[in-house]
Amino acid sequence: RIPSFSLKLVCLSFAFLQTILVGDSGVGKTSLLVQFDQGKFIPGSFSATVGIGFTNKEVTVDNVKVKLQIWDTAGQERFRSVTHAYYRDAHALLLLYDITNKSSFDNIRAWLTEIHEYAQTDVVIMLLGNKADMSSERAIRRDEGERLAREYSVPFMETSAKTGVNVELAFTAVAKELKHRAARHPNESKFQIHEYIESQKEKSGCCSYF
Ligand SMILES: Nc1nc2c(ncn2[C@@H]2O[C@H](COP(=O)(O)OP(=O)(O)OP(=O)(O)O)[C@@H](O)[C@H]2O)c(=O)[nH]1
Ligand SMILES: *[C@@H]1O[C@H](CO)[C@@H](O)[C@H](O)[C@H]1NC(C)=O
Ligand SMILES: *[C@@H]1O[C@H](CO)[C@@H](O)[C@H](O)[C@H]1NC(C)=O
Ligand SMILES: [Mg+2]
Repeated sequence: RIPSFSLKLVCLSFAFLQTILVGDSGVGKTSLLVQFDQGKFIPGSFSATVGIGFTNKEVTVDNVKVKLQIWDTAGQERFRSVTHAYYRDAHALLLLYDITNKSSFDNIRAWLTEIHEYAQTDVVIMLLGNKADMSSERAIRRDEGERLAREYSVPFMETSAKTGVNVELAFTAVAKELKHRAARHPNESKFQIHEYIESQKEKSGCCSYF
């Protein structure tokens, strides 16, 4: 008899894990995905995403290949109803704000309300404070992000789509959490995503506090 956990593992290596990027327009969702997928940052004028698109990316966690299908949504209000339709199938959700833009941070609570309304209850949520490279224009301290994340019991890190800081980690941590959930032996201890992130993440250096 094949134990059910290894069956789940087999399924995992064929199926795509749906990951969705959400947050206000301009926070850097498309840039984060381009950095993760292609390892580059394209500076210049901002062109807002229209509708929704996806990128497939394979990551290896603990010697298992995990296929992520990453959906890049449009942050603009007028596309909100399009995005809602994709929440239901999401296994993981990366919620971004821009550390230089207070309103994008203030809107995180509204995003979380929407997520709880439309997404599955067991969706993996990660809060990301993006543009960590722009320390001179920082409007939200790191500890403010940490506090909000703690309030909602979601993992948090600051990222930079420009320098690449923590970009890979954000996606691999999600992949690892999903893989552990699928493969977990009933008696095995739970994967501690918070501890994993804390041990892996790069602090963005001297300038992260005022
Ligand atoms: N310095 C810096 N600029 C960034 C970073 N991420 C994104 N940007 C810039 O911020 C602007 C918006 O980035 P996008 O990735 O297009 O934002 P978005 O969240 O996809 O916006 P919508 O598609 O409208 O929802 C662009 O000009 C990017 O170059 C970052 O980490 N650091
Ligand atoms: C800050 O983000 C909001 C959306 O949350 C956007 O409307 C506004 O233009 C942004 N401000 C700056 C200075 O980028
Ligand atoms: C899990 O642990 C319980 C008791 O600790 C044991 O009875 C059971 O056989 C274990 N199950 C597996 C699949 O190892
Ligand atoms: Mg975009």
